[in-house]
Amino acid sequence: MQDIGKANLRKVAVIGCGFVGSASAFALMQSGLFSEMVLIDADMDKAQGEALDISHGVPLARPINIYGGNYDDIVDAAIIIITAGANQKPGETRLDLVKKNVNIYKSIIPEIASRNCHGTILVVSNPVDILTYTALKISGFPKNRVIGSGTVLDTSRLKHELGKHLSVDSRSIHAFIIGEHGDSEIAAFSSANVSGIPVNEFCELRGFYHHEKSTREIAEKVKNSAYEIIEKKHATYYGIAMAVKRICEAILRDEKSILPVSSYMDGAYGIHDVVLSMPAIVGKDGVEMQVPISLDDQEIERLKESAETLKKVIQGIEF
Ligand code: 6V0
Repeated sequence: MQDIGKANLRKVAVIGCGFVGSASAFALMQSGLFSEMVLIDADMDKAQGEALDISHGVPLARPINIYGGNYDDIVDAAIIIITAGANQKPGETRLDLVKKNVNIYKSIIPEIASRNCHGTILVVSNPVDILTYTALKISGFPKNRVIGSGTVLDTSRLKHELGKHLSVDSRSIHAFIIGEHGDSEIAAFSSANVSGIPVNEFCELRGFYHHEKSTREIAEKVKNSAYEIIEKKHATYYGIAMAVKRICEAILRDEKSILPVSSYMDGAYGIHDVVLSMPAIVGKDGVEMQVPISLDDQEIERLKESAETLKKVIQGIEF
């Protein structure tokens, strides 16, 4: 259990102030969730510059003290968000980033671990599942307090595409992307529904009948959307910033929301010792428990393959 009493519930730290870190900080400033936010970057000027820029919007939002700082400032943060690391260049997969970003994590995580922090680590840098596993192994933090943004973004992308396709509010759609946040991710259509109506039935209500073809196309579009955005603008950050804000909200407000964050797999579906995304109850203690949604045989098979893909990468890392 998180010793929440020792963390300042109103404080958040963001490590890495590039596109993703600064967009997340901007979303968090607007959220009103926190009253203190420390920004840390290998480039101190960058952290201080972003803090100043975002601070200038505070009088138009809600009071929050935002500043560029160092690792001593994170000790009492309730959530420590890590977005530091290289991003994908056009043509690169998330797994191509492993070496560079594991090395960066090997310098960041001991800084956190050595300071007796009581907050939750939220990993955002890619490959997020591998880096969440790395953070867990190096930090020695309990499993529930080391989580990754996982497929919260991909799931939001799926809801967006389905909402557009079916001309329905994307918030009325209940569907998850699970597994790796990456090329082996799985759109769990067998349990997808629109306000309780199985998604295929809802499609028919809206005049669509080629379920297999449409769901395949939508899942592919979701999977490839980061590549498409990176090809066009060389980075993705607004969608993930909203996902970060949503996860922080669930933790800070102890919402017990079900979100597909990445967390440690301890036997569900026969999958052990790997981090990947499964719907999980998220509240003040980080991940309270994973929620074993019903999957069909093919989805379970693909989930196991996704886990194997990640395990092979983990086996090549020296912790
Ligand atoms: P960026 O704009 O290059 O920013 C990275 C920042 O990290 C820079 O400001 C660096 O100075 C800083 N940095 C590097 N090393 C360190 C260090 N040791 N300590 C502190 N700061 C450091 O990249 P961008 O912000 O676009 O992406 C950051 C990471 O987020 C990448 O790994 C992306 O792949 C990943 N994303 C993850 C997403 C997700 O869904 N999980 C979505 C989008 C991007």
